[in-house]
Amino acid sequence: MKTILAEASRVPVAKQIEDIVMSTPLTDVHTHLYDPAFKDLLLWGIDDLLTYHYLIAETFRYLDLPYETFWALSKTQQADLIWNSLFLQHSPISEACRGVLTTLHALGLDVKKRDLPALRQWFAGQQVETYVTRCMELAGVRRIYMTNSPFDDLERPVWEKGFQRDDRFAAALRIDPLLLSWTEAAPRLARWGFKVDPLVPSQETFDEVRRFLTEWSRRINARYLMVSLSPDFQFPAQDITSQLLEKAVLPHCREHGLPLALMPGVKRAVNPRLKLAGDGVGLTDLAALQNLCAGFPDNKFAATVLARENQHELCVLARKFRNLHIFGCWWFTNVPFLIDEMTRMRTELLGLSFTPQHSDARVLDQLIYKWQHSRRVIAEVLVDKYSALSQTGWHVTRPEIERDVQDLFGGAFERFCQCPA
Ligand code: RAT
Ligand code: ZN
Repeated sequence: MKTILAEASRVPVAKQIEDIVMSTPLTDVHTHLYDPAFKDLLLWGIDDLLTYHYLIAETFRYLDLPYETFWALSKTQQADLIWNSLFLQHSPISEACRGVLTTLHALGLDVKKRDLPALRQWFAGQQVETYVTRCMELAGVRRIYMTNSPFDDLERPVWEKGFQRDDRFAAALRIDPLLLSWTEAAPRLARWGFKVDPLVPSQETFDEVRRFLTEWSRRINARYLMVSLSPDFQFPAQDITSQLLEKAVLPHCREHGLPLALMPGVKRAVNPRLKLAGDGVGLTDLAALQNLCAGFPDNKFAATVLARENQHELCVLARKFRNLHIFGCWWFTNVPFLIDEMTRMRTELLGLSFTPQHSDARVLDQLIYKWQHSRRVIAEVLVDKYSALSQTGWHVTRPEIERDVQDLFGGAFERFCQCPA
């Protein structure tokens, strides 16, 4: 806050900019949260906050416990261990640790007591229905995009059975298993009644994959499709991923006007003993993304990349291709230092035609800290940018700032999803 106030002296409207950025209701374009109808799949509360996989990775830096021993513990015991090692034995200054405290503080809880049982007691008194609203209000989030996978055995039956949708939760169709593990995905598609040949995919196979995508896009009312990709993703290539993309996924997206969100740069399971916390990062050859944008001008692509070293090239690509919308500071880049760098670079190269952040929240309450932290950094960047404008004699009005911030906080993304390519 201090930095922002110091900046405030730079332009008369700095305080106004800060207020607008801190309070504009936003759309969170990528999370791992669920409509409350999914019951236990929607994670929330102190033990889920503490056992977030970002914190598990950090805890193992201090523990000499065998991995198996940790995984054999109950969630509460794991949370105790994490609290003890990351909050009590060391000061919780990492971004993910600070986030837990920001969240608790915003909820009105006294963090300085360091009293985990008392915190648990408070959470035990919450009802999920009202708590969802409370967290969304505190975070200023009005719409949450979920990550929805028909390949998830816990999630799929809920969709198949049907339920009353909460219209604050929008769906995104996640297709990693289809594109990245075809040999396992194909037999599943076959069991679900789609005539696919796992070994020699013919035109019929691709048509059936399209039928599968259509069925699920309709069932969940998907606003976009999404896949994460390894750093060595190539396109075009002589592999099944490339063929599925070209012959099934991209035609499906064109037919239904849906963007395909690509997330390159993740090296899955570099340390499998860490489970979900064991993924790493690598530099991607973004020629693949360039080839997609250039080769399929009637398709819309959204992208976020994991490697810091890829961020500049991604911005340049977005300058070349209007069918590319870049979003978010993903995962290991979701730290203030890199959000600041990336947001400055993006505004300088793209103006306001991008979406600076998504939360990637896996636990409902994380919305509060992820957005509070990011909003502060984005506010600082905008104060600097409007300040530089005012030195030319161009002064922005309040409605202009509000318009710009609404665009950054989901407006531009939603327009991109709706517009023709
Ligand atoms: O940020 C995360 O929580 C990661 O585990 C991933 O889920 C990543 O965001 C993804 O969507 O693959
Ligand atoms: Zn994610």
